[in-house]
Amino acid sequence: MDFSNLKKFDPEIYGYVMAEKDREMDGLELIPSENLPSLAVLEALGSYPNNKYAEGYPGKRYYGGNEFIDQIEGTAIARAKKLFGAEYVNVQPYSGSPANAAVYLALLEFHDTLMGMRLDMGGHLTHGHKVSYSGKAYNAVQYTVDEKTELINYDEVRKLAHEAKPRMLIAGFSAYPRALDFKQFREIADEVGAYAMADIAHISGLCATGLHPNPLKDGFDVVTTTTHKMLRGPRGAMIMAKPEFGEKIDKAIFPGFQGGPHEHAIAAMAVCFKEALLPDYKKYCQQIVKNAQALADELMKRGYRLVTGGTDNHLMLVDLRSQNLTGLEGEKALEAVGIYCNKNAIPFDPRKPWDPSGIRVGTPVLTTRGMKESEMHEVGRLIDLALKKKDQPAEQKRVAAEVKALCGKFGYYQ
Ligand code: DSN
Repeated sequence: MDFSNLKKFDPEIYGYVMAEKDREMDGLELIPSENLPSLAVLEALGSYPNNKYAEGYPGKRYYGGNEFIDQIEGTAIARAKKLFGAEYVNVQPYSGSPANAAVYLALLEFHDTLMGMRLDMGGHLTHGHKVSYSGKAYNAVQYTVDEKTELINYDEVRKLAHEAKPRMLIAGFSAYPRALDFKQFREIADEVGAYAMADIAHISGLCATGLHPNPLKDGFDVVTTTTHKMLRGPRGAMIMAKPEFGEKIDKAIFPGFQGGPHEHAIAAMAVCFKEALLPDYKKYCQQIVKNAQALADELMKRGYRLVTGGTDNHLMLVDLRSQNLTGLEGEKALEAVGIYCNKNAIPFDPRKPWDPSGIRVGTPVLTTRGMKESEMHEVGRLIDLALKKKDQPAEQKRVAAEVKALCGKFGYYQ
């Protein structure tokens, strides 16, 4: 990409932007919700549609001059429909949290009961946590995972749903390493007369490519996803739904909740959907899962306990208690050598969210960079070494050099 104007006018910000690129290239990025979009996506994102106001929808805007913007948004919608087999798509949500808020605004009344997975069990803030609008504007009921297996217990979800009678049942997570049984969620929602909503932000690519059940195919009413995680697109989100909910959702996004759509992000979404429709994208998603399993195996072989004993998807939760480390200590020790993850609660965590017992790691970024199973074993070794040697500066330096050398073999942005 050409940064000559930025470099000339604002060397300070240019310097930070380049330093961030170097950090991304020199480090092992294991945060499972991040990814590296292609330069084609970034070029669309950093371009002229940024300049346009386009409140409304294709063919029906509140501003003139939207001929090409309509084409961009129409193309993004058509590609998203094809990718997920969706009948209705709205690509305007600014990100995942606004997308979820708009769904609630569209389909619920304030103070209606919604039911989602508890954040500290692997759920998401916007699925009813008390500090989020979703737990303040609605009566949130939260399901947990099973204490012993750490898996969703569908009988327990069913029991709670029958007691609480939610108007909406949410399936989705930010830290659950196993497949979701959307059919069971749909059945439970039917039994209690609830809408079935899925938030597939973390596993969107797996759902689109048939590597994980697709909630739209299992009869869900509404499905949200961000576009910057496994889809390798711009920061943004979309809502897919049964066509009968389209008008309500469109109105909830605009004028209900948002103003002008970010058409530069929508242009970049269209590009990432085109990429995801190529046969190579399925291979990429398969490799993400294979890589996660290889990394999980390596960590378990080295004595780490993984929540649920492994992974079916792109992420794993590592319980650091047996290493006598907290999640915060683990995150910091890894950061010090250029390995990036995030501290994360494990189910029934005795510790507090700012310093929980675990870390969350995932493989989308390293897979984008072309790493395969053999590198994952190497990454597992480096994680182990970094944690074990965290109080030995000379050893840490050596691990950091190994991390950088490994990354050097898998360049992405030049
Ligand atoms: N912040 C995202 C994640 O890291 O999973 C979810 O919104």
